[in-house]
Amino acid sequence: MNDSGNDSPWDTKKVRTFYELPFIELIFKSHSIHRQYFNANEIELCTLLSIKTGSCPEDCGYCPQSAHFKTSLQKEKLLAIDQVIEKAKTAKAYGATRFCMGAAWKYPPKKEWDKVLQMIKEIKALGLETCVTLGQLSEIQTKELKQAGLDFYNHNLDTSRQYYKKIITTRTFEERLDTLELVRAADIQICSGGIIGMGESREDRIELLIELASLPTPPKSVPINRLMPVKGTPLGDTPCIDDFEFIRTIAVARIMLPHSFIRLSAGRDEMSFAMQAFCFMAGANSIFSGSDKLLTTPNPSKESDMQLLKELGLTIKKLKKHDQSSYV
Ligand code: SAM
Ligand code: DTB
Ligand code: SF4
Repeated sequence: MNDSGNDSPWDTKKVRTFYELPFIELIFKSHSIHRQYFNANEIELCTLLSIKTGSCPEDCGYCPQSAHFKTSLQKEKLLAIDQVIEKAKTAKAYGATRFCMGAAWKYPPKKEWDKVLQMIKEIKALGLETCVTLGQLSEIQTKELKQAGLDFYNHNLDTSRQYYKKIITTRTFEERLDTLELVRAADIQICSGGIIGMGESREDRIELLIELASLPTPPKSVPINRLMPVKGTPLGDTPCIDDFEFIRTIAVARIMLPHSFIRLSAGRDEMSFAMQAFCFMAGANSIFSGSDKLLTTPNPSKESDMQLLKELGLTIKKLKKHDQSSYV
């Protein structure tokens, strides 16, 4: 049993000591671990598409897609399969290895289910990895997603158990964990991370990382989003988190999740090349790229990302032929 009262190898005190290291020492440590498990000059490219936008019944305080808040969002029903496949083909031609689709649902509605499964099948057939984020799932749904060829399911814990209640009232942290467990049991790889800069404390960031690292199987993919404050949402006026604290969080995530791809996700559009380079140095090795939009907010253009990779001498990670669904 550790100081936090559970069986995780991580406890708050231990993780806090990483955060409190002198900055250069922390980066040296996380970068050294990064090099043990990954090619430090290689970056994974995932292309993201919002397949159903807005009118979401949940009240996540950061999200422009919640029906609870008045934002300038352009709502859209579930896209047509052909439209999605065209985007996936473009992503593949660009060099992305994974195609990720997001839908603003509490859980996937019955009437759209077959269409979503068909999208996954067709994208998988293109030779891309597939990832979807559709909200809460049932056991049968996870099995059907697996059968359709789904590689990853994105379902973020987003913040600490404590802080979660202050950000979202329409679902619980436990329900998030339940869906992650169903995903794991169906042998779909987990993509789960969080948002940094929602006004949470360092303690909350530590607790989030402990939750992620203590899952029965740590997520293979860990998106770290920097809050994009959107006007009209409760977090619309939140000041930007300090750059060094954000980089420290990436570094600590890399130390605690040595085998995971850490994705520098939302927030890159507001970051300089130097800031992104620091995040890669600290251990981030994946980005959303290939579209100048994330789901609804801006993302750097393809041209800008190619320039970034060129300036840093980074190469794009390719899929291994023998195993397109996992990296061991
Ligand atoms: N509705 C599904 C769900 O919440 O699981 C999937 C889509 S949801 C938009 C996916 C993730 O986007 C959230 O868990 C959150 O981490 C991230 N996100 C949403 N709005 C954001 C914002 N304004 N800034 C940063 N990340 C955000
Ligand atoms: C994740 O962790 N970040 C992506 C993806 N998973 C689905 C979404 C970021 C959304 C940022 C706000 C927006 O564009 O609406
Ligand atoms: Fe809905 Fe997901 Fe946005 Fe929450 S984060 S309001 S569940 S789309």
